[in-house]
Amino acid sequence: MDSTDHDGSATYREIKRQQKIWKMALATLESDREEYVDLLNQWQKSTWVFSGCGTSYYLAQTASHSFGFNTSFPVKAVPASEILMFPEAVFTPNHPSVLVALSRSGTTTEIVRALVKAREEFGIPSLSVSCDLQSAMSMRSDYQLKFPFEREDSVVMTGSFTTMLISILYLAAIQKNDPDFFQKLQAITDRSEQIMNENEAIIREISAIESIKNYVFLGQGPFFGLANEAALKMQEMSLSLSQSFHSLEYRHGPMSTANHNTFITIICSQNGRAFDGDLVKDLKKLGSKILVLGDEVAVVSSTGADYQIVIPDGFGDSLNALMFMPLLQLLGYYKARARGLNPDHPRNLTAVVELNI
Ligand code: F1P
Repeated sequence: MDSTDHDGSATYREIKRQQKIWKMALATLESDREEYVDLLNQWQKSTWVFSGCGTSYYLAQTASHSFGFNTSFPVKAVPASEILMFPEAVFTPNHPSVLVALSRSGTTTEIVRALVKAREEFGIPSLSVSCDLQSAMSMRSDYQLKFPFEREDSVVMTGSFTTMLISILYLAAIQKNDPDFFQKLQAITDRSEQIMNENEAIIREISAIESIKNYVFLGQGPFFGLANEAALKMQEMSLSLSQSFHSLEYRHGPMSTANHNTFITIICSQNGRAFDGDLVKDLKKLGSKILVLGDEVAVVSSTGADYQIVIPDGFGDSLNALMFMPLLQLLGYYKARARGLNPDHPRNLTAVVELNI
């Protein structure tokens, strides 16, 4: 397959177009800014519980970390099923909570039922973040983050993940009220597209390594959710065994299975740069191949990796997620192609999981 031949893949098209959609989303969100300022003021004393299923749960992990880091609001991330089964453990009694419900489709049964349960049984208001404003979840929530989104035809979520993420980062930027952060939020759309295109060839090269049979993705802070999502993308599209951990947790047992068939991706954070260099050295001893993703400051401490993808400095860990995710999506896409699989038709999966519960 040459670099232009993707058999008209919806998944590939949707990965490659995502930064253009971010720009339109930011413009629309800005037009509703005052509504969101009021919402942030109204809920500034509450715990913001971010929730979703599958990719949208990993989005909850990533988005909640960056939202909490930039607003200083208390945050939590849980799968929607936890709200259905253990709501008292999710919504702390005697402390106000709000639910941020995340779903590309807005019809996944667990998150719709969780939103209704939160309000009807616990009096908890909700903000929905969805790519379908007419969906059951959007219509049942008290507030919606509104942005245009060209429907994804693929089963696996790609641009929907990052567009919903940037909409939450926009909300955090309003609360942070830092002109520099706002400027970077606008600038990252072009830089992310540039980084994605400049590094597509190395991603294809890595995905073509036939000896690699399993993948490990490591990240801390907002990048733990990204590591989980990267592992899910790899699994959903290429059917490769994929695991994900907090970076330094990998030494505490899971690395027992690493070998020469293992490909380890470390998503480097600025806050973690004092630790990632030694981690690379330790993991190289296992015979595995290693890719480090990070900005210049983070990556320079991780010498010895087999591959390095360096992103521009200065955006910070919260925004760097928008540089890393498209690359990790391409890794899963190209591994699927290298295995002769069609990412548009992942085995055993449907675009939405609806339950009879
Ligand atoms: C959630 C989800 C996806 C998964 C698959 C099935 O969808 O679990 O994460 O990749 O597409 O649905 P949604 O609630 O975000 O629409």
